[in-house]
Amino acid sequence: MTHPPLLDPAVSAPPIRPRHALLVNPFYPKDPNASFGKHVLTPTLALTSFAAVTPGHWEVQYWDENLLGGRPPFRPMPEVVGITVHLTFARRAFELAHWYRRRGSKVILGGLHVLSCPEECAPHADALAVGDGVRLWPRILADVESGRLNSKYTATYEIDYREDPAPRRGILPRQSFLTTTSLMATRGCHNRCGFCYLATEGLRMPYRMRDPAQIAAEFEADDQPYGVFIDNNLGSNRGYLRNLCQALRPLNKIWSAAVSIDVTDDPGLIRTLALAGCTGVFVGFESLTDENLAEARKKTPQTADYARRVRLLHDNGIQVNGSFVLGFDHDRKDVFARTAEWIEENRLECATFHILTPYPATPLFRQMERTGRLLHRDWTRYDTAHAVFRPNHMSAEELEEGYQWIYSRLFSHASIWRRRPEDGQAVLPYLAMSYLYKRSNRIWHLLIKSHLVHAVWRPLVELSRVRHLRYRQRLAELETSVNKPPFVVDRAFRRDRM
Ligand code: B12
Ligand code: SF4
Repeated sequence: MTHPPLLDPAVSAPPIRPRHALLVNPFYPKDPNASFGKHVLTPTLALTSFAAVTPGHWEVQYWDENLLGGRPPFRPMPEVVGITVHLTFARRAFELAHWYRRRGSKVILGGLHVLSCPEECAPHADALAVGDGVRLWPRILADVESGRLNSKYTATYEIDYREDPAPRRGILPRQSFLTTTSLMATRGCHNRCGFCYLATEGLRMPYRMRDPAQIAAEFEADDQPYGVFIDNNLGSNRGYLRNLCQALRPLNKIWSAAVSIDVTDDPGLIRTLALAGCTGVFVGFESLTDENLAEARKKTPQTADYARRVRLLHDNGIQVNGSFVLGFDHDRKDVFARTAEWIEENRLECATFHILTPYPATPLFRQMERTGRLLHRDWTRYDTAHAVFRPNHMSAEELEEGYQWIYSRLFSHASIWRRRPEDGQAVLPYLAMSYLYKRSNRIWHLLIKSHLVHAVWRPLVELSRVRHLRYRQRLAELETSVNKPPFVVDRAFRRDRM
């Protein structure tokens, strides 16, 4: 999980097969502090989104090096290799590009890092795709066919998102992911936090939404009990979210999504989410210090109110996976213990931690660069598990040690136990999930390598779905029969949840 597969320089390749495109998600080293499981939870949509607009006379092959099946294939030798590039795996993407270009393939690089650092990527590609690949891919292939490939193609994200076809999930190895249903209903976010990749210079991504019916149809068609919304923030437009829930409810499936905590401004909406199958939310709390959030320009409720908002989600049977950024300018050495305490007190079922990382071309990066605080530009370590800048109130080493400490504390038996749900009947499934997900990295390695992820997890997910449907039925009955404000859930009723 830490080293990419070997690319043998001596291998001679077969002749190029015309109209054959290989799409690659390059290898990145896995952080041993966190769960390996998250890497096979659900696939990125980077490649499947534009694979969907490939002309019919082209063959498409998909390869994700992180599924531990070895290096990407070269028999047949593709005419075009499309590689998605993030800063953490840019070096690997360039190695792959070099290998295929030397053997005659045309290599197209696209993705976030190409958008933020095009000059760095250009020497490694026959063509760069800067921006929305769905607009660019058919043009690129047509130009390959006519022998007139340009070195750079650019598209914005301003076109109506409803026009995009559904991602081409059929090319994914289904057995390798817990679920292949990565869904994306919206692009963009109503916030523009200074540290987020959405604040990258030159990136204009207005909040765009697909029709709820399109999303429901995609979810239905992929035939999985569980879907993961990978939107930056599914809660940016509450009217839309409500409509989306209405479309998802009849599917009787379960799903999770990233939302900002201000979604709890409307308690009725939280009930609507639960009734539509939402069993977990990924919430970017980022920090428990208001000054940090204000400086990052995140529009968010006061941190003192976070606990009440978490309770509101829990009271509707929605688990909370909190995301916390460590190393902001107002963070002192006590930030690790304080954050862990808060997570345990509020019984967050899951939490992920990120060392503050200035992504190139964001306001945070410019500010750190201006003030001479960047330690280096080794992008492989810009993975949110390393301190790449000089923190304000501690050393970079202390920040990294604190990061490791907080992960080990949250994955400890004591912490898992402290965070168990209040409701006794929900404890066993919570413990099973926690142990399997967080404390089984060796097993994950084995499952991934043997392509058993889906087979092992599907029955567990199906069980959660059935339990959730029972819970939902009671929730719906309660809504119609009892004259209570929609967000107050009877504690006795909560015993049935999960
Ligand atoms: C799914 C996901 C994951 C998955 C899968 C990751 C993978 N690479 O396999 C998991 C959970 C494993 C994961 C892990 C991590 N992730 Co992640 N992840 C995402 C997420 C939520 C969705 C990605 C996606 O599918 N986007 C939708 C597609 C359609 O958009 P896109 O990638 O931009 O692709 C479009 C264009 O760029 C272009 N395009 C892209 N590639 C190509 C290639 C070609 C040839 C062409 C023509 C076009 C093209 O066309 C596409 C259609 O428009 C994003 C946030 C987001 N909503 O985008 C974060 C995000 C990509 N992750 C991020 C990070 C930091 C990580 C981690 C490092 C975090 C951590 N510490 O754990 C890890 C490790 C992964 C790594 N080293 O990169 C950051 C990256 C920041 C940056 N500047 O690079 C993001 C943006 C989240 C954030 N808000 O900060 N992640
Ligand atoms: S709320 Fe989240 S997705 Fe939106 S800009 Fe801030 S960090 Fe990015």
